[in-house]
Amino acid sequence: MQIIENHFDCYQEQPVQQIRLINDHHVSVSFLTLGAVWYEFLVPSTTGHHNLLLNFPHSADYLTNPFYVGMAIGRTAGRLANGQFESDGQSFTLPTNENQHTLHGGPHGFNQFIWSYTTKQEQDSVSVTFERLISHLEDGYPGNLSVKITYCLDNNNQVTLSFAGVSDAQTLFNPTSHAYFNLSDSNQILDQTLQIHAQEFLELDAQKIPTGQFNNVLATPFDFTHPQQLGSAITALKNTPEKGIDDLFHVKPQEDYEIAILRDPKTKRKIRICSNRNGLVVFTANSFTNQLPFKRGNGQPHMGIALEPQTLPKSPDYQEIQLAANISQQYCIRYQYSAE
Ligand code: FUC
Repeated sequence: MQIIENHFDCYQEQPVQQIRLINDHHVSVSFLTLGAVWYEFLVPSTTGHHNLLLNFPHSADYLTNPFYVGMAIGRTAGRLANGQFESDGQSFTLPTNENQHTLHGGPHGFNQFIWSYTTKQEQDSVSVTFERLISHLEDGYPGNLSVKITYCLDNNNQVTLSFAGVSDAQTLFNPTSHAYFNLSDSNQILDQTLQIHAQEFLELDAQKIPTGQFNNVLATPFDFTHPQQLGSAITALKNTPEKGIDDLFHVKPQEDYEIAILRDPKTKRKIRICSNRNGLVVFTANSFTNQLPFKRGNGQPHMGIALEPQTLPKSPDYQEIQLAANISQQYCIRYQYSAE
């Protein structure tokens, strides 16, 4: 197993580093210090290597569009209505970045920072940990929050993400990863199948804020209880404003924490996703445009799929995603690759 560190480029005159982790099966993953971006998930292919993730050639490309490609998301994933929440009896109003709402941590979220990092080599795994102390109200949220994001690659071709946070005041903490997968050699995900261990999805209002109502997936395009081709769900949604999936599923993790499986029948590449949280946001890149300069070609709708495990905020005061003062919390997400 190996760890390689490189200068990637500069963003606003600050150096951005790339850290690569390689296992004994020629699988490698790499990350950028900007936004703690998950940059590559390279697996052996007939032509050398295939990147299972969408990525851009330059750091600057990551912050000139609203898609959070590969970035770490926090303090809170998803949308906080009107940027408002209550914590410890006090009301807070966060800076907003989508209409009047706060999306994916807001304009000073985890994706905006250049993180410091350390690496670790163990017998059967290699990892990088990105760290940062976010001071009280620096990003609008209460509490000095110490965050560690660890990406670990092992010899079972598993990439385990762990998000650890501890704050000196009660705050919100619901981090995730915004990696976009495309397992196939084509530039769309339509032929890939998705299975999600979810019987329900959340009703959303016109601005994609959860109304608090859970709907059954049965007899809807959101029924992924058995593997469903993404193209068939997207076609069924073609007359909706979103023209694809951008939804929150209420998942029931299996005994081994599996919540979803993405598979490409043609190449037989498969990603198994495990998480101990109760939510999965699925976004099928419905609004990607050809202005997005991805390394695998210009952007287009349905070029990738973001699978973002997180905790569902179903109450208006966001009780579910509170982090108590001085008690550390750690969330793990695991993406396991295999090809039959
Ligand atoms: C997902 C979606 C959002 C947004 C973002 C880039 O998390 O829920 O609608 O477009 O990705």
